[in-house]
Amino acid sequence: MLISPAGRIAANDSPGALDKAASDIAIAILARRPDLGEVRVVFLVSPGFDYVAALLGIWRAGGVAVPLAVSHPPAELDFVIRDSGAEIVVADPSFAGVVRPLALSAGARFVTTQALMTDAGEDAPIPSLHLAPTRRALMVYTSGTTGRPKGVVTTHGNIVAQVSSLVTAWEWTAADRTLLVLPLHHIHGIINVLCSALWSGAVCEILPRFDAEQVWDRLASGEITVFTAVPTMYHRLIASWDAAPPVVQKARSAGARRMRLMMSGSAALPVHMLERWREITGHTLLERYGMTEIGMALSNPLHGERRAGTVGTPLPDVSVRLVDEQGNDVPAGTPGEIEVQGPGVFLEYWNRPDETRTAFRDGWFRTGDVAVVDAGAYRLLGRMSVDIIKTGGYKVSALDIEEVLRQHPAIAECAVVGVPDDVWGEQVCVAIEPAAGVTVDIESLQAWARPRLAPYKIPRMLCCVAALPRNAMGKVVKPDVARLFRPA
Ligand code: MLC
Ligand code: AMP
Repeated sequence: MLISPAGRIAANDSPGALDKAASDIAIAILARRPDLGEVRVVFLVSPGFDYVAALLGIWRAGGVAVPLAVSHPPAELDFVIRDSGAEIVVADPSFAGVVRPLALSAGARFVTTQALMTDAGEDAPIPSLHLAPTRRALMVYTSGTTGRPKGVVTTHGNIVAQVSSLVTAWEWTAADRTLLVLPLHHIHGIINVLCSALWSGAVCEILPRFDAEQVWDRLASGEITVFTAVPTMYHRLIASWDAAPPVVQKARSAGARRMRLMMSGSAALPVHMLERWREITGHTLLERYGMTEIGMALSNPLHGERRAGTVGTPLPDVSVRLVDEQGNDVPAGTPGEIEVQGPGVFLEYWNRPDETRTAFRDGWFRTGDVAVVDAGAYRLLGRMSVDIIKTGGYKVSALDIEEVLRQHPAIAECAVVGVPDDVWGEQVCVAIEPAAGVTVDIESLQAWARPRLAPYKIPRMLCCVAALPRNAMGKVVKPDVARLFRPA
């Protein structure tokens, strides 16, 4: 990315430390080549200083950075390493045992962050590549309506556009200090927090994983200025505040009140949560809407009224329209699919030209989300596909999960659905037609799924049926499947 790492990572605050570590990694990863020339460098590094050094180092060396999820089991990691055609795989030493064999069996070079940071050598030239904005920079895996996850490729130019838009709209400056608690294999954490902080010269404090007590400790300090999270995290923060003694509650609220901006996104923020958060902290959460393929598109205002249940208006340099099934603009007040255009919109799905083509209509990216404009602000109404589930802010594909579950010997057929849930937004649930003469229960299914699926894709409820609800064409009717999980 055409990024000056002006920002700092709080764990290693000394000026120039990040710059030096990123250069060392770039030098070592290049291994005397002049430019990695967009080879995919997959990396599995815990959120923290080393993650950021790896990301910037890969960019400086001219590679495409492909982050892996620290929570994923080997089968999911293996899928990304192979699908991306990784040439180099980088991991924390603590993950080497799991990742090295996967990398080697996929024919990639494996190296630890520790080795990269010590191998640079004093005499090696510091890379000074000119990275054209059209060059591929990042590939984030996302679930879609077609089976296994897809690599969303964004260029350096796309990332600069996404970040600049947010820095302008939310007025990031070098005086900011943010607390990063989101996973770093998705754009909420990578773009909205990490890159926005680095770009604006702010300080980014990183927690290795979300922990409500630790988050409150930092918010209570009064040192943090900007914070963003998914609704499930706000649910946990509210529960933690409610459970704290009054003196602690007071300190937490006072620290939070000193902040300048608190945001929510990646999933719908329930109005009662927004209201409760306002009572506790005095902040009306700024809710915004985005997607891996486009960065952020819509946002409530930094200054001015933030309306509960809406996601505001288009961000700087983002064009948004609502269209009907034929792609015609819908009249005011009529629901339509959100389509987006702008310099932040991704380049392609990796190695999937057909899916890239069908994702666009007349140069507009089709989000699959439905909204209506309500008194000037966009209000999200849902998704066009029943097979996309949002759980804890993670997007998962029902089809992807079904494909894996069908390999279970006791499952003859299955249908995965998202069931509304106060904490998670939606819960992943599965209805099963068991194979003849066998039974399956949720605990054993979860144990079987754990090494095969990311934790947030594992079904939380199971319903065994003699026959799945189907229509006259024999197609499973997902809304009827979802009804199986509603309390009677
Ligand atoms: C975990 N658990 C779940 C679950 N995930 N239960 C139901 N549904 C889920 N999705 C269970 C675990 O099995 C465990 O149960 C218990 O919850 C606690 O697990 P945990 O390990 O503590 O959960 P945790 O890892 O803390 O996960 C919660 C979370 C996480 C909120 C921190 O979901 C998260 O990081 N979400 C953010 C995702 C994100 O960044 N999305 C952005 C995508 S980009 P037990 O029984 O074992 O105790 C995007 C674009 C945009 O969307 O607009 O931003
Ligand atoms: P992802 O593909 O993981 O980037 O998730 C993007 C999807 O998250 C969008 O297509 C929306 O469905 C959903 N999303 C993002 N922000 C919001 C929001 N504020 N409210 C409701 N859904 C959201």
